Amino acid sequence: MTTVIKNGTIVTHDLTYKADIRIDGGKILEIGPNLSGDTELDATGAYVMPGGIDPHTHLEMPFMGTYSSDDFESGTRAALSGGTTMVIDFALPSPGQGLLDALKMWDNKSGRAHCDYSYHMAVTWWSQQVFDEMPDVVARGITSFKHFLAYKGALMVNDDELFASFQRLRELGAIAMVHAENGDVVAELSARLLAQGNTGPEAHAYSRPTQVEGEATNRAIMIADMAGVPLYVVHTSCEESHEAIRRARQAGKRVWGEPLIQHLTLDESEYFNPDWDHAARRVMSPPFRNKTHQDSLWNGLASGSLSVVATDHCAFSTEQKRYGLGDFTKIPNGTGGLEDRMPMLWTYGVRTGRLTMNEFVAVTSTNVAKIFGMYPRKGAVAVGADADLVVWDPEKSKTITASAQASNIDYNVFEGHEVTGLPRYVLSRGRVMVNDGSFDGQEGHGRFVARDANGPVSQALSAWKDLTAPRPVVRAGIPATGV
Ligand code: DUC
Ligand code: ZN
Ligand code: ZN
Ligand code: ZN
Repeated sequence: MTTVIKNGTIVTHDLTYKADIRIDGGKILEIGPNLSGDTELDATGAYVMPGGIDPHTHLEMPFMGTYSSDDFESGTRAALSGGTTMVIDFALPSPGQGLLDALKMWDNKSGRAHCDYSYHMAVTWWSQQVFDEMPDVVARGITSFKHFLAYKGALMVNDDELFASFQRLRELGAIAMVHAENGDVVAELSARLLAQGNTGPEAHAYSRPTQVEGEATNRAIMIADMAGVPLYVVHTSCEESHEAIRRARQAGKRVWGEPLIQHLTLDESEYFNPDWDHAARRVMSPPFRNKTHQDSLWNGLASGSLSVVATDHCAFSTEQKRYGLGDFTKIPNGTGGLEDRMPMLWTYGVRTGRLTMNEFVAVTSTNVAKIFGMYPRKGAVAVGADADLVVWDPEKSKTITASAQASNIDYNVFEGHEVTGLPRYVLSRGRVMVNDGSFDGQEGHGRFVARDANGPVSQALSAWKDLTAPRPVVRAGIPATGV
């Protein structure tokens, strides 16, 4: 049974052209004019693009005393509904738990996925066991490891642990990732704010100024440079962090930055809404910033200093958010966005002229596939690639509302935003999951995607020297204490 997508305009990260696409066995078989097949999907007036890849989700994750509310079923349903055909979720060992043990937990959850998925491994503590298990994780095709410089006393790793882990990743040809906020400063500011009676959601923003992100980003880049490992900075939200990434890239370092669709389109005024629930629902780390920082992020995407737009989808219901009534540090951190990332970025990026269509494809899909070692199987419209495709109707509009969303939670941080640009068809390895705008998925259709280590863009820095190698002893024989 072949499927043909007819009469559309193909848009990739570098080309825009008219052609049909013939699919069989889950892969793209042929691209050309006037193709026919058993099933034909009409793409007249639409763009045919690689399905979105969201490299940053937290599905059914134990966090801050609860579990994030979207699991692999609702999360991937949300993803597909918005044109995203793959997610990379974070397997998160609790401190003390082995990496392989955490992977088992994630394998037990991900069987329900409608679309393909992979994992990043989180390094939430450091030990001989973690060191020893890392090669087995890489052998399973999990080639990226995330470190938290925030969440002191919980997930945070210190600089000695960070350096040790980064060195290990370089040996294994894997990519380092960081959540870059200075957890010590955040903890100190939070304690002071609470002592001063500042307990509401706005104090969450006060406790995490842009400098804590800028400092941690600079530190992580320098430590990655010393360890010789490529570095991916998740949820880059401000100019300070962007500036550090920009400078590192100019110096030839393999560093990537990932703004979220939330930080691009929502700002810090949300925390000053008099409605506690409204503000708490938007508490995430890093917090939303002001317009100057938003402009910096948009400019970075256009100029190429920032590489990816993700969501950090980590959904908590209003009831869960209320765990933090009276103490903002107990509001579960996280916002949703899986269903809305592509339409919001099209509306506020492509339609405003800030991004070209090709740049849209690059930052929502192709760059992710390249950075994380799965290109061109994913992120490409090419013969032999997986048929993860979206037929995008640039004129179709809707108003975002929680009552119509796939996500399990009872609100949406983009509520009321009108978006233009929505999927007409979405295919996961050739199976039509969104049909003429309606979800028609299949729980369990999703497959784990093993990723390459040492991909074409994941080499260690060219100027790298092993700082732990023996060094020349210049004044041999002179006692070190002599004056
Ligand atoms: N930030 C969030 O807001 N939620 C999940 C984890 C994170 O780093
Ligand atoms: Zn067939
Ligand atoms: Zn994070
Ligand atoms: Zn995250």
